[in-house]
Amino acid sequence: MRWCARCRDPELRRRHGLRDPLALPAGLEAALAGAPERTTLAKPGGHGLPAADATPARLHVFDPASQCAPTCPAFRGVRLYPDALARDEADSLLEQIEARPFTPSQSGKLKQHFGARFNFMRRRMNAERFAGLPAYASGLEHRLRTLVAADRTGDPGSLADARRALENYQTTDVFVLRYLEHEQSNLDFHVDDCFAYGEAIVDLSLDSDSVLSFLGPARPERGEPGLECVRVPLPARSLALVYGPARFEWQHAILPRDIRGVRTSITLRTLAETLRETDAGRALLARASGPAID
Ligand SMILES: O=C(O)CCC(=O)C(=O)O
Repeated sequence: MRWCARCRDPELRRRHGLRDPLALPAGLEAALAGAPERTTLAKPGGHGLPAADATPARLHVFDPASQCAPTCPAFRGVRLYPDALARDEADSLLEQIEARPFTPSQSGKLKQHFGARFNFMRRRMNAERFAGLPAYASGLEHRLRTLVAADRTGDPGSLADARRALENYQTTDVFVLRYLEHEQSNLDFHVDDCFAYGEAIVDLSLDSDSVLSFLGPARPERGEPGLECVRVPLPARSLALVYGPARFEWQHAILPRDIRGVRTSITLRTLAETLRETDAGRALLARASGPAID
């Protein structure tokens, strides 16, 4: 169901026996229609969200000055730190990334991955080939912790939740993703796997601006049709922390319309708590906090 610029052609998909490309819920397409359109999507569905409901989604914009989306108080669980890295720090990080090979990934992206491999369907972890994390991972974790410790912004309850989520955090997984505008690279709506990963997710945007779109939760019990979509701007050199409701109750995506040129991101995650208590989990934590691989 996934797609990029190379496999959008319906005839090519038919020849290779591919399903129709995954599309945004109709209501989100309708809400985004006013913005410059880069991709038109063929067929709604596949997100577990009410695709057939074409009521335009309510669009909200996250504001880092108040660490919330002012028009959507239900959206909680993102802290965004623009200018978290200086330009020379970002350049040096990109150099370290370029020194390693990328491999092709889903939906027109390229990736570098450091961590255990998971079979999400079978709920299995395999850390045999995990040799350790790149040297830059601990510096990024430290920078994020410093920013959160100094943060006095927004709702104190939500800030306390962010700090609590970080108490249980130790980076065990580093995912570098590269998005290319000409490939229409994208990340479809999903919730990060909860069997594999713990609460706090750390996301660094390196070389270009983008937007992290959050979708949900539909609240038909309140008689509100349609969806809420919170657009979190991700400027180059910003760090974002995702936790609480934004982590567990909202789906997130990078839409192809939000990639200009080349975009590289680094996502840091931690092992889920239940896995930490297993022998394999303990070994993984030890390797992740051991010597870096470079
Ligand atoms: O590329 C990004 O900035 C976001 C990555 C992400 O959220 C994910 O892989 O789940």
